[in-house]
Amino acid sequence: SINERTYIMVKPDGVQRGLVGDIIGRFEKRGFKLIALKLVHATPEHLEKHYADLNGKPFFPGLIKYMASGPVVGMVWQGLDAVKTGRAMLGATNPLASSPGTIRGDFALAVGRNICHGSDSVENAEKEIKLWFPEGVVQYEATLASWIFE
Ligand code: YYY
Ligand code: MG
Repeated sequence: SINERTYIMVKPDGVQRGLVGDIIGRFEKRGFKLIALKLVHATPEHLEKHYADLNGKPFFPGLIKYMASGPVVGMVWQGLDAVKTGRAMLGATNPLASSPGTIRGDFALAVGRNICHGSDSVENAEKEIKLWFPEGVVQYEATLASWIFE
């Protein structure tokens, strides 16, 4: 839908590698509206909630350790089909399968260091937004909206 929201997060490797600006720039230039943004060093407990669906997978302990190894940048982006388009902009989970031109396809090689997260469904996006932004998002008018949406 036109006002769909997705949770996008630059992972610790993306922050350390200086890719925050590039990733934000891609979402800005595509036409999405930034409605929340935060730099946070998350606890393992918080990350276990974020990745609750993957608990029990062999890579789960390593995933939590990696995600807790440094600060992440959490963001909420809003706009037409933000979830699906956000996933397309990220590329495949395994960067070896991500097309060049995608975030992972341009900057990553290993599945366990794939630099950026994006919600995979509208339902999960809403859950993730509540988990990372319990204080809520920011409402404001985007003055370019009519140049981006019909
Ligand atoms: O949503 P997405 O990040 O593309 O993939 P998920 O299946 O939700 O897995 C979350 C996260 O876990 C993935 O970005 C990297 C890591 N991971 C892994 O290290 N090894 C795997 N075989 C699968 C996923
Ligand atoms: Mg996922």
